Amino acid sequence: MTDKLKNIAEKFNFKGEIENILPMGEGFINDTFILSTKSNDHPQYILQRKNTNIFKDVPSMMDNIVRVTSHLKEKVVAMQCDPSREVMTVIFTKENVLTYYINDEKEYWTMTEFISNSTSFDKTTDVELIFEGGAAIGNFQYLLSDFTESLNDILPGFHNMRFRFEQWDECIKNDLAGRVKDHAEEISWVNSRRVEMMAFWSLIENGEIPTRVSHNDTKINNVLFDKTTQKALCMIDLDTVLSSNVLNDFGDAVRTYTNTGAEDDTDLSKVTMSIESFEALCKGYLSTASLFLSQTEKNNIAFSGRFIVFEQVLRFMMDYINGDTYYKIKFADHNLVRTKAQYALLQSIEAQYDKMIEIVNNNK
Ligand code: ADP
Ligand code: GN1
Ligand code: MG
Repeated sequence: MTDKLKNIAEKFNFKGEIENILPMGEGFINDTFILSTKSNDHPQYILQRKNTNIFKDVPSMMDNIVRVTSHLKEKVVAMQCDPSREVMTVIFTKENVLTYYINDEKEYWTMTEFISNSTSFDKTTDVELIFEGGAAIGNFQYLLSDFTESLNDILPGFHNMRFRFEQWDECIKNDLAGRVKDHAEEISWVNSRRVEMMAFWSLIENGEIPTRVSHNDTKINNVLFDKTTQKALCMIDLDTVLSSNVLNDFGDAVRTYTNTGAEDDTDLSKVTMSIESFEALCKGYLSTASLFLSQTEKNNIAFSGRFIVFEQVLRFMMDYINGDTYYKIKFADHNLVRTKAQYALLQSIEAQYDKMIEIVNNNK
């Protein structure tokens, strides 16, 4: 534990005395640490340095998180469940009572309670865990389906396909890292799906698919599970909570839960969509989301998987073309490797699309 981390942590109003602060998590965006205390009941906390390159307005982001978690807590209390374990809790600063602390280096830091006896999974093929995760996503959206206030738009255009294609066309035109000439094939993967992606996007633009509160980063390690029962507790990593459309969340779960390979697998033969995982995810999601989804939303559940995996192909390739300025990379061509692996997943989803629709129809 460095003095720097200790000094930052001490600005927050947590209980007890610091024992240590250690790095944790696999996220590509923020830097996450776990703070352990010496107190008898050993409460722990999550300390995070927010990535201000991506989250340009941390106060507005934290305002969204506090409003959403307050709403969730009221709901969870009314259901006689445990608000300290089934909703994320933000810790405010001691002085000024703010949701964030800015240090001398202009870094933005936040703190939340570490939910005790919890765990997360970076990957699983266990259909019961997948069902639980799907149900947690649907439940999060269901509990927020009557949240009528508007949230701060802290990531303008995040899942907006019209905006993504504008960014894409710009990045190809600018060719900032001189990489366009060597990647005609990968570039054609994105361009060849423009029409179908924009057709889906038109349902959002014309209001047939409504605007609701969505999480927007539903990879499985953003669901916390009870360590003992393996039942889902709640959604975490609420940085990307937005007023958007809830199908993004199902689509992102398809992307991350059903992939038999890694997001950046170099062995593309390992990358497929497991239809068993898709079925478990779909059943879990609809077990809670059926309570509020409209017919049009239900009819587009299967397509949302194609939409979000495609979007990720575009985003990884765009970052590669731009010279790797958005995602943290571990080696030189990491974003290109990620693009190829996500494209293999997209092809597998496209090949199994009829079966996906049948599964949705049997469960909606
Ligand atoms: P990132 O933005 O880097 O993905 P997360 O907020 O998802 O950061 O945190 C990274 C990991 O830390 C999670 O996958 C989870 O294992 C753990 N974690 C985060 N918040 C909590 C919490 N409140 N309680 C328990 N574990 C947590
Ligand atoms: C980022 O924060 P993290 O690593 O869970 C990204 C997601 C991408 C994901 C790809 C704010 O998520 O949108 O789908 O990486 N978050 C942001 O792994 O851009
Ligand atoms: Mg995360």
